Order: sequence, then C-alpha cells, then structure tokens
Amino acid sequence: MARKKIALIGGGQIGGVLAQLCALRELGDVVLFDIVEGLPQGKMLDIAEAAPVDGYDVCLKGTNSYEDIAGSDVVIVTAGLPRKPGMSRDDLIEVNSKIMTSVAEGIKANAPNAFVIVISNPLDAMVTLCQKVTGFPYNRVIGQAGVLDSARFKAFIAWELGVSVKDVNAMTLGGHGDDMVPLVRYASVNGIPVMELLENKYKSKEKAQEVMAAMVKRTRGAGGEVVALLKTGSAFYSPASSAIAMAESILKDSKRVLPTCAFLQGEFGVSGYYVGVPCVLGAGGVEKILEFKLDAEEQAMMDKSVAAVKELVGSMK
Ligand code: A3D
Repeated sequence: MARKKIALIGGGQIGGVLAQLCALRELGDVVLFDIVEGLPQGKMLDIAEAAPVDGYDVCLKGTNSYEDIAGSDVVIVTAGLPRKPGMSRDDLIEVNSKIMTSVAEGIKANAPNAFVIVISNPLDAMVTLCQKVTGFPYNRVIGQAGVLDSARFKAFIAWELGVSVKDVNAMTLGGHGDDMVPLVRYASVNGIPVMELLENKYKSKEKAQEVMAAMVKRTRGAGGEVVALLKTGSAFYSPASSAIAMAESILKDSKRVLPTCAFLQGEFGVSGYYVGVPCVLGAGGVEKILEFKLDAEEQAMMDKSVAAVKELVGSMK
C-alpha cells in the first residue's frame, strides 16, 4: 500500500515544524514547498538527517517546484507573511491575498484531489480565497484556527485549576480574530463545569466570573501576546500542532470533532461564509458540521464575530 503524501506550502516557521511533526508521527511522505531557493531543501535535509535518531521511515523533499506536490492527499498552506508587533491579522490581507492566489493555482493544477488546510492569515479570508481559486468542494478546503484558539483556552483553564491539560475540554467558535467566541458554558474538566470548579476554588461567584473573563480575554489576545514577545513573527509551534491534529484526523479517518473553519450553508444561522464551528473530520474532509443551540449571549458574540468575518472577506479585492 502506498504511503500517504502531505504537501506543505510555505517553508517558514510553521512549515518547518509541520514537516518535523509529520515525520515524527510518520503521517506519510512530505514535500515542503517555498519560493525561496534552498530554504525548503535545507530544512528537509536537516529533518531527514534526524531520522536515524528519531527512527522515522518517510521520504522528505524540499522543493521550489509545484510539480513535486502531485499526488498529495493533504496540503497544508502557511505561505504568507506573519504579523509583527502592533499589526492585526487583517493588516496582512493585501499581501497575503496575492500569495494565496498563486498558491491556490499551484494546488489546483498539481494536486487536484487533495484536502487543503489553510493556516495563512487573515485566516477566514484566506480560506475563502483558497476555495474560490481552487474551485475544490467545500468539504475539501478548510482552515485551522479553532483547534489552536481552543488549545490556548484549555491551557489557561488547566493552569488556573492546576489540572492536566488532558482533562480539560473547551472550544472556541467564530472567526479567528479578537471577536472569537470561547464557549464558557461548555468548558469542563472531564465533564465537570469549569465555572463550578472556579466557584469552589474562590468561594465566590463574582470572583469565578472575573477569573473566567480574564481567561476569555487572554484567549482572544493569545496570538498577539506571543507576537509581542517574539517581536519578529508569530506563534509557530502551536499552530503547527493544531493543523497536524486536523490532517491526522483526515488521513486516518479518525472522525475527530475539531473546531474547524468550515463553509456554512445555514448552520448556526450563517450562509455563504467560512466560520469556525465544530466539525467531524474524516476521510471525506468535513463530514459533518455539529450544530447545537447557542444561548442568547453566545449567539450575540457569534453574530459579532461573523459580522467581522463578513467585513474582512468583503474587503478582499
Ligand atoms: P514565515 O516564517 O514568514 O513563513 C512564511 C513562508 O511563506 C516563508 O518561508 C516565505 O518564503 C513563504 N512564501 C512567501 N510567499 C510565498 C509564495 N508565493 N509561495 C510559497 N511560499 C511563499 O511565517 P509563519 O510560518 O510564522 O506563518 C505563516 C502564516 O501563518 C502567516 O500568515 C501567519 O500570520 C499565519 N499564522 C496563522 C495562525 C493561525 O492559527 C491561523 C497562527 C500563526 C500564524
């Protein structure tokens, strides 16, 4: 049986970590593409030379030629500029739209049957553009944002409660911007509501709400927090891990339920836009969108987030 093949478009910070994670997990053979000559070749040679130490048997190739992505099962796109301190994700739209158009054309021409996971920012707009240019069905073009935003929310909850991250469940919905919707009501530690645990800890409902509000705020600004510290780019380990979780669920048909930037056709009251919602990811890509009822406050936050996505997408020339 042939090995699976994963193409990574963009060999920068996230691209390099993606390649290493694919190798460590033996998800399949990996091709790393970038327009900078030598960069993807050098990174892939470096990772290939660690194979005898880590013990992975996969083929790793760096390239500047789109032809090498032929036959890919999954393509993950990180091509594009990251933000610098003081920039919002939306400030990247003009330059990254041009890059995404050329990338999507390359994928369409060379890997027409692939599932595509977009990471480039501004995420919701870049996924929309990628789907438009490739013309691939909606279930095959998705964006990574929610897995990371949710992971950040989960990490903050775990640290606050002093419990393992493995036992925290929490999710964010909506667009990948400051208006994202962390779902407080469903945040739990093995099913026990986080709000109840916070109230037990602080013996005060008000204090528990205050602590949760701070975690929600930190989640919304978590990308910017890393940017401000790094000064030269944005987060790259956690976005790579997050996209790998999505790719793995598709490649292994695991049917994991992951918050995914998916095209909505009426779900959550939204039509014709890519927005972060819980999806079943399997061999068919987005196999199902799991819809559930939001309460009035959540719906209001979702509406605000969707309005921001609409404005962003509308601003693309
Ligand atoms: P960086 O290290 O700059 O890598 C980007 C790579 O893209 C560079 O190696 C460039 O050479 C390459 N590139 C530029 N133009 C093209 C092109 N036309 N074709 C192919 N490759 C090209 O950035 P990064 O890896 O840190 O981040 C990549 C993107 O992900 C940025 O847009 C970030 O804003 C975004 N990002 C998204 C998230 C999400 O959770 C959605 C998180 C963090 C970063």
